[in-house]
Amino acid sequence: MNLLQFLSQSPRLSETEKTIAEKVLRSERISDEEGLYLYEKADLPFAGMLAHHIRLRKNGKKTFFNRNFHIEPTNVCIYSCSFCSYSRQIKKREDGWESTLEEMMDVVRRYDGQPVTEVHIVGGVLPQYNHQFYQDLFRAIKAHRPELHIKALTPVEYHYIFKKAKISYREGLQDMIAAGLDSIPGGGAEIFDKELRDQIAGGKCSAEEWLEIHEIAHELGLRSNATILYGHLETYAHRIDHMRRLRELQDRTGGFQTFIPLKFRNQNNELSHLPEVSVIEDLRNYAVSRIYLDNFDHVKAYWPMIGRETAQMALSFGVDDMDGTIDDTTKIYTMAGSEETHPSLSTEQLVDLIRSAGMEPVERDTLYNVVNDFPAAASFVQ
Ligand code: V47
Ligand code: SF4
Repeated sequence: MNLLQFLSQSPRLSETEKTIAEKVLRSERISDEEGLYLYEKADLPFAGMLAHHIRLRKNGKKTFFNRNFHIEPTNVCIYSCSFCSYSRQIKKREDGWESTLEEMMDVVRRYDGQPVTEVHIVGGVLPQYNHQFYQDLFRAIKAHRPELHIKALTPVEYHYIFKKAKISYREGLQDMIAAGLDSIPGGGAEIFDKELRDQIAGGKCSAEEWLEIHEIAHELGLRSNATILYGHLETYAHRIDHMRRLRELQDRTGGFQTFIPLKFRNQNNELSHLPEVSVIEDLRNYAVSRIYLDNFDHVKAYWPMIGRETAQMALSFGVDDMDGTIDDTTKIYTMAGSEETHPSLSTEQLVDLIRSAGMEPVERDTLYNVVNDFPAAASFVQ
């Protein structure tokens, strides 16, 4: 009998806890009410143990990372989400940046000869970054470095761009794929509840539109990620509602790769009066996500946002992915108050971080093909 089996029969557990433990042991799905119970009433070690069991069953001790860099075309944005520390409104555009295609290609060229496998492109929404602009950018990147995986733009941008171009989501995405788009990152999901979404991210694509764009992308053969922004004004019921909609879409398409909980950071934004949630809350949230989203293969701790130490701890609370080396190319979390002021880790540092948490580092590409699995005694070239 392993510890979890023992636990599932312990008289110390409530009936609900026993039911949840038994379901996890049998690889069954938990209900919304059980998810809510884990958030509201379960002890953290109990939730953590169940999440770790699922993580080990799905991925063993493997902990994935990739070698990537970011391009953030602009931080000027027509929207003004109240949690966003990064964007500047059009009337204050002189305080922000608006990169040209050539400037973005300079960033791509900086990585010539380096073994990066992915460029992650995301930024503010502005009229000049339109349907044609992004096709031209993707084509230019592929012409320069055909094997570089382009993970780019969220439904927030796509909804705006395709509406302006008066084309359907499907046509628009087909054009982007033809130009070189390889996958879609998880951003822009924020929180799906309509009332709260209107309050903190008013005007940008709705939850339904976000989900529809991912569904079409999956039908067209693209893989994508999903995020949740947590730790602001939402309740636990809002988090469960958000994950239920993702779980339902995943049942239909199977196109999501990774779930990425993003902790609200409170510096320099309109919600700065809100305190940030504790590390305990972060770990609980990772654990409940891992248990609830039974049809997602991976849960990612995005270390530039959460800090490398919490990310390390999260590896025992359901997380099996740490994103990438990033190389100080994203400003989103630096501007929002993350302790990672210049997020950059060498491959060696990431490998050490993962090993010292007792896990096994695996370098992956964006689609989770193994690039290097760093066997225990092997040396590696950075
Ligand atoms: O959608 C913005 C979030 C997201 C704040 O798919 C904030 O691999 C916390 O989605 N506090 C963009 N979060 C980043 C993103 C992402 C990151 C890493 C990997 C992947 C992936 C996707 O950043 C936005 C928003 O939810 N965000 N401001 C803030 N103050
Ligand atoms: Fe613009 Fe995205 Fe910031 Fe919202 S979160 S203001 S859409 S850059």
